[in-house]
Formats: sequence, structure tokens, C-alpha cells
Amino acid sequence: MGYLKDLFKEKSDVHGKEIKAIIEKYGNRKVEDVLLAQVYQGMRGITGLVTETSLLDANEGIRFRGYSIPELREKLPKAETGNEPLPEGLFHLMLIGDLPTQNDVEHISAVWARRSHVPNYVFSVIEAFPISAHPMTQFTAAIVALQTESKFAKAYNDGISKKEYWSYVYEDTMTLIARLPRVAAYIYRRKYRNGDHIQPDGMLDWAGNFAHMLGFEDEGFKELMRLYLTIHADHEGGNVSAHATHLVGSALSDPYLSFAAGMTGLAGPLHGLANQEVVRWIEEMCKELDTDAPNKEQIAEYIKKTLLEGKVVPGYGHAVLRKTDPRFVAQMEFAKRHCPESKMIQTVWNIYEVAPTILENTGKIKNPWPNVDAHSGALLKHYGLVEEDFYTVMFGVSRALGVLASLCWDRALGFPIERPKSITTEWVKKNIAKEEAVA
Ligand code: CMX
Repeated sequence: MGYLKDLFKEKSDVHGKEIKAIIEKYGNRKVEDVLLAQVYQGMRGITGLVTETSLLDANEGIRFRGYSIPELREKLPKAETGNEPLPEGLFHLMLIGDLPTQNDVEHISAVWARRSHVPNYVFSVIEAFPISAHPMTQFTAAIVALQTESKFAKAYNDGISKKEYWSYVYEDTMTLIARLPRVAAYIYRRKYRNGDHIQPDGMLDWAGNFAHMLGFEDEGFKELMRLYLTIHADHEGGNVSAHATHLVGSALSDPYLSFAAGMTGLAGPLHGLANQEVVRWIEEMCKELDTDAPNKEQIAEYIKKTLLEGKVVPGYGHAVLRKTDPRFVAQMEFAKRHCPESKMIQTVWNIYEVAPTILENTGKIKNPWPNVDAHSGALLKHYGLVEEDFYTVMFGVSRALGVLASLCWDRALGFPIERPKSITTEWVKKNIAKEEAVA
């Protein structure tokens, strides 16, 4: 076994024993009572999952294994010429639980570079789609196509013991993450650059190589990729992409199939597709107002119009967060340092100044503050990656780090098939009638 895999085994054995002891001693403890409204309304706020890689605080935002985004930007190893964290380091932190050394991230970069070869038939699957197919459709299909390489599926078929599941899930995780940038870049170059593909550069880090294969050699863009692929990686377990991956994985579907399920969820406009929607919304506003720099009054009117039309203001609101998303702040800081002159970025900042008050005044939106998707598109546009349909694929490449590290933990800890109880409204009405008759 490689040393990272040995380390994961060591950590997960210890943690597995700890969890067993907790369940034995405290398993009968109640976490919380569930309200009927929560059952009907998206299970909001119901604690029903364990996800070890990250934890979301409503006011403070995400912490990965206890570290906030500003702390990660300071403490995670960087590329030789860069200031932003290497996503390899965040993967190590989420998988092992400890901050990595520079050697650790170099090791992961090297393993991923070694495993990055994508079989030709996967490209044939992508090529079979009409060029007009949404990049997320092509991406998800390519991930399913890669599944024929699953070591877990093969080992399960050969009849391995439960105790070995984690080992094959780990192998699939490392290979799938290694291949995603190549698959994503292929889709990009096929759809937007006349199929003029760029071969990987095995000497670059995972994010730097992704930028290279997309066709962006600018060091600023590579830095943005390192930040982008770090901050989008994980957002605890209940969000649609993480939960879908975990849920499907609990049926012992292999990591490829589980991750593909997560990606079909990420492709929804209320989740990952919001980054594309934000840019479109800004561009439509600019077109309608016939300016590339709308002022705050104009933006405020446009937000009110969007709400009146019964649409959402993309990039704002969150199911858990109740303050500005620190992932938005990280991107704002990056933009202030690298490209404060961009008109679209300035518009993003102006929206930030006026939208929260208007959204709050509706009296129904629980979180009027921006989320990660409010900023990302404007930064990508600045560097010339202008095809917004592609943005969710980039989100997906990053999300693999968190949800697949979690899947390794799921299997190492022996989590069972997930099967919450559902009820019918008939059941609800009968129970209410019974309770009222007693009262
Ligand atoms: N614009 C307009 N209305 C909004 C809104 C927004 N940005 N955010 C919430 N609302 C509305 C909801 O649609 C809901 O309306 P109804 O009662 O008429 O159904 C009401 O306010 C209450 O919703 P909520 O409890 O505040 O929010 P939810 O937890 O139900 O939904 C989210 C959260 C993110 C889906 C929602 O805020 C939204 O649709 N935002 C815009 C899309 C977006 O940016 N998504 C990306 C989220 C981050 C990510 O996953 O990538």
C-alpha cells in the first residue's frame, strides 16, 4: 500500500473504534426532536448524517477538519510560485484529518498525475453527444463511462469481505480524482475550442494542469484554479451533491456511480448550476439597461423586478448559512488583489451592497447574503473563461475531493445502507386526529 493509504487505514481503524464506543455508550441519546414542518420542507435543519470531512456553521461558514477558509489559505502548502492553497493539501486534510506537509502534497500530485490517463472510449462517449449538450450532461456521462474501470465493482463481484471495501473505494477515489480534470478539459475544448485538445503536463500540480489543459497558461488563472478547486470541495454532508454521493454509495454502488449521482444533483440551478445562472442574470441585466456598469439604483430595481417575476436572485440565499459565505469573501479578496478593475466584478460587489437589504425586506428569505456562486463566474470571465455553461463542471471537479474523501470514510467506518422512514399525509392526518381525540 502507498503511505497515504496506510495512514488512512491507521486513522480510520482508530476512529472506527471510537465511534463504536460512542454508539455503545450513548446510542440511545436523542439528537433533536423533528417538527412536522421540517419533514415536509426539505428536512431543513434535521441532523441525520455524519460527515467527517467538514462542518458548516450557519454564521461562520465552512470549516474543513476544524480549519476555516482563511486558515487554509494560510496553512496549506502552495505551488512554488503561488500564494493560494493546493487542493491536494485540502484532500489530504479531509482524508487523513491532519494538515499535510509539502512532501505530502507533492506525493498526491504525483499519484494523480500517474493515474490521470483517460481511456479512449470515454472520449468516444463524449463525442457521441451533440455538441449542444450541456457540459454537465457530458461530464456525468463520462464519469459513468469511466465506471468500467472500477476496482471496487470488480472486487465486489469477485466476492471480497466487507472489511476490504474501503481499500477498493480508496483506489477508485484516487483514480477518479486523477482523471476528472482531463475529462472536464476535454469537454471544454471539444465544445468551445473546435476539439483542439491539449495534452496534460505531468510536471504541474492538479489545478495547474487543469488550467493548462483548458488552455489557460496565465499564472493568475492557475492561482484562481487552486483557490477555486479548494473552496468548492466540500460543504458538509447534507447538500445535494454530497448527500447524493453518500446515499448512492451506501447501496455499495461504486465511487464512479456514486459520484455521477452527486454530479446530476450539482447540475440543478438551486445548487451548483447557480454559478452559471448568476453570470446570465448579470448579463441580462446589463443588456436590458444597455450598460456594462449598472449603478446601485439600477441594480436594486432589477433585483425587485426579478423578485416580482417570481424568480430567484441567483447566488443569494442558503439552506444553512445565515451570513455572507466565506467562499464569497475569499473570491472577493482574490479579485481585489488580482483584478479590481473588472466591470463585471465591480457589478458583483455592487450587487452585494444592495441585494441583502432588498432580499431581507421580503420577509421570507432566511438568508439574504451571497453564497459561493455569486462571485465565481465574474472571476472566470475576467480571465477569459467566458463560457458560463462550463462553470458547474469546474465546481464538480472540485466537489469530487470532498465527497470522495467522505465515501472512503463511509466504507472504512462500515456505514450501512441509508434508508430514512417516509410517511404519507394520510398517516399525518390520522395521527393528528388520534392525538386530538386523546386531548
Ligand atoms: N431569491 C429569491 N427568493 C429566494 C432566494 C433568492 N435568492 N432565496 C430564497 N428565496 C425564497 C425561496 O424560494 C422560498 O420561497 P417560497 O417560500 O415562495 O418557496 C423562501 O425564500 C424561503 O426560502 P429559504 O428558506 O430562505 O431558502 P431555502 O433553504 O428553501 O433555499 C436556496 C436555499 C439556496 C435554494 C435559495 O436561497 C435559492 O434558491 N437561492 C438562489 C439559488 C442559489 O444561489 N443557489 C446556490 C446555493 C449554493 C450552492 O448550493 O451552490
